[in-house]
Amino acid sequence: MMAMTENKTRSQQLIELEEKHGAHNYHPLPVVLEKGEGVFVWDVEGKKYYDFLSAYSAVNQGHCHPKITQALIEQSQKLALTSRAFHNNCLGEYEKFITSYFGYDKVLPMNSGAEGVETALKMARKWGYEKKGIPANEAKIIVCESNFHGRTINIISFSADQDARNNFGPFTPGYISIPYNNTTALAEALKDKNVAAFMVEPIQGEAGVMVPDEGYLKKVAELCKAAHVLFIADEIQTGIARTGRLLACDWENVRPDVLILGKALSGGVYPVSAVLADDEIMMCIQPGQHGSTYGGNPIACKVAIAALEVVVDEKLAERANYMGEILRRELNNIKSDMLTLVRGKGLLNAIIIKEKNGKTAWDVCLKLAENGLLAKPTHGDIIRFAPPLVINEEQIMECAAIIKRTLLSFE
Ligand code: IF1
Repeated sequence: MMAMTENKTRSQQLIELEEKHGAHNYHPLPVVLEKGEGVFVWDVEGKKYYDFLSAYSAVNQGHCHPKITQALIEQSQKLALTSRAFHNNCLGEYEKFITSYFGYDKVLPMNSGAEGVETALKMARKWGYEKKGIPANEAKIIVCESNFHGRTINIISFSADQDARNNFGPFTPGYISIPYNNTTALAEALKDKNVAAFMVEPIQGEAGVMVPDEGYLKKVAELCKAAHVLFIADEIQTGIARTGRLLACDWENVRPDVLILGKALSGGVYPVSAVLADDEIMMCIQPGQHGSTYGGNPIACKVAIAALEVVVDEKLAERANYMGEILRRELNNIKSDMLTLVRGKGLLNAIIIKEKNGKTAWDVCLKLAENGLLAKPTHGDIIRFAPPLVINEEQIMECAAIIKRTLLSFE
């Protein structure tokens, strides 16, 4: 049903409200969504789309998964927030559940991904001083170029993305950037005895789904261990079954010293992040030294348990692996000179678009939306394809056909 005033669609009316009353810190596709269920979303005009972004891998379990929303509803009607000034009856059980689920001694619960990253960085520095014996305020942390770990001033201090850091200075010191997927550069940087940690995305999402060479993560773990440096894996985007294993690190059977989770940890219904580590690292943080109002709140605990149970119950890692193989096979069979590269792992994929007759990745995404599939370009020429992991074979084939038809329409 189209509500028309001054010949404007409902979508146009709502976009104008955002334009007028909201900060302009995003440039979304001109689509106004109203409903989500599984792999599908609907806009306010009732048009149905496949969601091929999954809120940047926060909706791995599918939109509004009934088990997860039920956990949210039930807990929100009992006890929503206590702060950590008091205990609550959900936190201990959640902590036991998630630490045995991922195999770590302890968890520090937070809310956004950036808060999880900040928590891990603070923990690594504190461990560096108190366990490794790094001189006060001399701790260094190694990161990779073209990383994305969030948008706080500390995190953008080690970003190479000009948009993310321009005019937000002065920046935090203590970070060393090295090339991604390069263990020679890592070995060189690890010679600095004041290095406390190396933080890396097992697959770089924002950089355009950069999948490192086979063996990279294993070598990273070996080098960090030999140098008595913490290996921190930011699995906020690659974790929770997205790449075809529970964690992307599982592909190489490496166990990071510090594991950071977010996004799909809540199935997209509530901000939940977590940092997992063993006691020697985790116990460096003592009462009053770190926390947040909502960290470990009862709703987050119940929602995260439900979201993690769905991953196992519905075999989402296996599905992501199988469906991702089909998707990449179908994409590689598309004969379009705009499509120059397909890459990814599980259902975290991306294509590189070569401009043709002035048409760019943005134009392709607009056309995909017209054809019923939502995706968004990053860094100009890359389109990320990351549907919810509950997608089935018939749907993935239909989406591949939509992508093919769309690309060929530019011939
Ligand atoms: C935006 C990017 C993706 C992340 C990794 C930490 C965070 C993210 C590996 C911080 C968040 C989001 C942020 C969102 C868009 C999206 C994104 F394009 F920004 F880079 F996914 F690639 N580590 N990624 O991917 O988690 O604080 O956002 O919960 O800022 O536009 P957050």
